[in-house]
Amino acid sequence: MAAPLVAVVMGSKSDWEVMRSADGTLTSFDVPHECRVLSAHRTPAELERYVKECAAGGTEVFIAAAGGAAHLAGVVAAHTVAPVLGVPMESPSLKGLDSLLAMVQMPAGIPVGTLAIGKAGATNAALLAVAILATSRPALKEKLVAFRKEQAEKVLGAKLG
Ligand code: RP5
Repeated sequence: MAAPLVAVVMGSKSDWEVMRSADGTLTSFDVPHECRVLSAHRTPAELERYVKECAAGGTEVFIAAAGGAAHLAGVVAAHTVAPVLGVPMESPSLKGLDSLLAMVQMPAGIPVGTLAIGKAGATNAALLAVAILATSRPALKEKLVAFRKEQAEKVLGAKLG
């Protein structure tokens, strides 16, 4: 398979509405990426195979979103030495606090960079992936600097009604 530069996995299709933000952000930076539904619990063999194929094919960053027990990012990280960014999903019962605590509490040795719960985390995971890739890609770094400048201009130009 042709491995994407950034692989975005999520535990369920129900995560997609939130993870669209990661997809859209990566698209806006023209970063080749792929979004897939794969579960640590429901499709463990397929998940392992996908991560290993991506890693062997040159994927440089993984983004993993999951809710509840939220083992996905940790399992992805178990199968690759590439950076793994975790996005805790907001769960119906505990509002994502369960997902956050599960994801962030990785034992020493297998890191997962955990972002905020929900949409902000999804967007920032993509921006962090861009920042990681930009360390060795000057053109991408320029785009990131331009994005920050544009964002700052929006804040400074805000008109209050
Ligand atoms: C996790 O369980 C998924 O990442 C999702 O956030 C949560 C609920 O999944 P569904 O029951 O909606 O498929 O594995």
